Amino acid sequence: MKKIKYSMLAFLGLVMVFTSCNDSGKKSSGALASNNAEKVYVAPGEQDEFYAFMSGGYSGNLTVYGLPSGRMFKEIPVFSQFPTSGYGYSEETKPMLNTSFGFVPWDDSHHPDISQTNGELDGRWIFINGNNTPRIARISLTTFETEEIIEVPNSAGNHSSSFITENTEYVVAGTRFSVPVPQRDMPINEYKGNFKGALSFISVDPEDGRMDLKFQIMMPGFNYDLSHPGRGKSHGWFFFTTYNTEEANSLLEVNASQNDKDFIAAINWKKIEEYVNNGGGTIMPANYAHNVYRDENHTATSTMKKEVLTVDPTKVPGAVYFLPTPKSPHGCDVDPTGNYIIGNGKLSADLTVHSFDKMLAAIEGKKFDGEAYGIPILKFEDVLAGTVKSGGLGPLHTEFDGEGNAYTTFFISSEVVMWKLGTWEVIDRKPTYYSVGHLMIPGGNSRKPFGKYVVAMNKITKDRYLPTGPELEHSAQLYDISGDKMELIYDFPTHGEPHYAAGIPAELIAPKSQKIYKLAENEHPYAVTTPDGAKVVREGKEVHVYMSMIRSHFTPDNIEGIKVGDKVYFHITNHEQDFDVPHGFAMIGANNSELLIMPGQTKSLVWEPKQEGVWPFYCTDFCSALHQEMQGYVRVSPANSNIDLSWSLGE
Ligand code: K7E
Ligand code: CUA
Repeated sequence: MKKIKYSMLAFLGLVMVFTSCNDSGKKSSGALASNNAEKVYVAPGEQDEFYAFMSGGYSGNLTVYGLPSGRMFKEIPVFSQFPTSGYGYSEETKPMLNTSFGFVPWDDSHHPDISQTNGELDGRWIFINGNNTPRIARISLTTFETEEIIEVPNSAGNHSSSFITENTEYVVAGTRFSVPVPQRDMPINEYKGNFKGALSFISVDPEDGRMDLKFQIMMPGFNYDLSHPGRGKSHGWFFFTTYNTEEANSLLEVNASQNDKDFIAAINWKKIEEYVNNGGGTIMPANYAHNVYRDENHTATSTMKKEVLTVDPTKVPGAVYFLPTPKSPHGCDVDPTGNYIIGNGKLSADLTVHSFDKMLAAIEGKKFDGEAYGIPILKFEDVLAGTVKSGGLGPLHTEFDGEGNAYTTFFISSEVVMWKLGTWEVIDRKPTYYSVGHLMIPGGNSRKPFGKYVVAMNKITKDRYLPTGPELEHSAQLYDISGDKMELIYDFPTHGEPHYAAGIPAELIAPKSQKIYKLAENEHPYAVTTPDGAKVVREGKEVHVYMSMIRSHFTPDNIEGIKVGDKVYFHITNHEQDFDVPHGFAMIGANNSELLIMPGQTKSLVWEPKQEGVWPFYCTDFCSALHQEMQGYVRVSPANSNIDLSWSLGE
């Protein structure tokens, strides 16, 4: 009887499924839906075709996803403290977050960009900007760790950043807010004509990637919103969108929307580089942090730099021009050929495309339409390649597929519009859910896009996922662009607020991904490379514990002779030499976080015991069947105690 009931129910259920399918003709049903599912399905044990590195926005970090699956693999801490690994809490990594404002454990990261060689992604490093306390970070794509952070002086709202020239000669950082340079006490309403907008060119060492602030161009006090390098024929130039060319200092939503056209600033950086290499420019006092992490000793150092070379663009004839662009443009994108520069006026319905060839001809013919603070303004009609009349609203950002098509996001009308370079005709448009910001095509910002997918990064999620209280994670959407038309095939949540992202074929990164650090090469001054080296050393009120860890114990695991008021440094070396066997370390009452220590690595945690007692520590990462046995005790005695320092394991 029971059996019959169940099979009846199952039959009814099937009927209902089919009926609802037939009824809702608007849903992609049957064959189409399963076809889409196949396109994003990465079977257990198989791997994704692309990496996608998504900026964290206000998380300050960078997240790593696989495409097409949308699976998140890792969050890489960059500008924010990260208890999951101890980044910014460990003694070794605290210096990474040092700035001229002191320790700043957070930022707002917007635009990741992967290093390039000959205009193609080379997969060596990824750079990202700190928008709030102006900084640029370089992350290794071998270790997936932040290796370097350089602060950008004279900048504020480091937004038109961090974009890479086509041989990674420079990572470029432009200021969104113009400010007094040097900073000084002055009335805000004297902004106009007095504030400056610094565009910084940070050189990147071709061998080790080390960054150095080579020069800053002191531009008029506009807002420099976004930028992209020239490529191919326009290599040597850099383009920045500006808004607030009105130089308003209050109620910008009205006052910075007065001018019918703002500008794209075209910077011939090769010319400026030549000028500074010949002794041009002015050295100005400055104060900014340069933080470098070395794998060899697993330690970061922070150095304060005291000078910066500034360039007055009017002193370098032929180096800087303004291209009029309607109206408060946001995105500034250059197509793979390097000829087309797209400025998306976020208050205009049309996209403006400038031509690099026409720009050169207009400069050659000296056809100027006046100047702004000594910088020649070219005539709009002379540099215009075409206009995309899309009918969308609020165009923001554009990427390219390498097949002659461009894809532009429209924030207000929530859509991605596909159009043809050269003819400017709209080929396709697809809705996004909802309010899309940037979009990303793997390599879509290089000479060689890989095409295949568009990822739209949406600001508003609303009804796409199960609700999680007032806040939902932002949503990414994956479109298949391998056919003639875009096809939405997948939604996945993203972490923080991904503004921009960078995608790259997995085969360019995965084979060289680091598996362990070699213990024998560990140069950390507090490393213990054999368990016999473990010891505890008192230096006045400072105690240094040289500790090692391996499945499933710490050496030592009993420590006595610690006193209230001591500052105890645990320096812990992971003796594992196997892939994916980190151990953790957590100390009760520590005012920082745990540490997650990779095989062969040393990390240090400071603990200031405030109460007498016997206090445990343990491993936080379930590392073996005897993980729960991986623990120890510290005996803390009164400040005036004369108990000798001692340590042991298994005694
Ligand atoms: Cu448009 Cu910061 Cu690139 Cu956000 S920015 S969307
Ligand atoms: Cu080591 Cu758990």
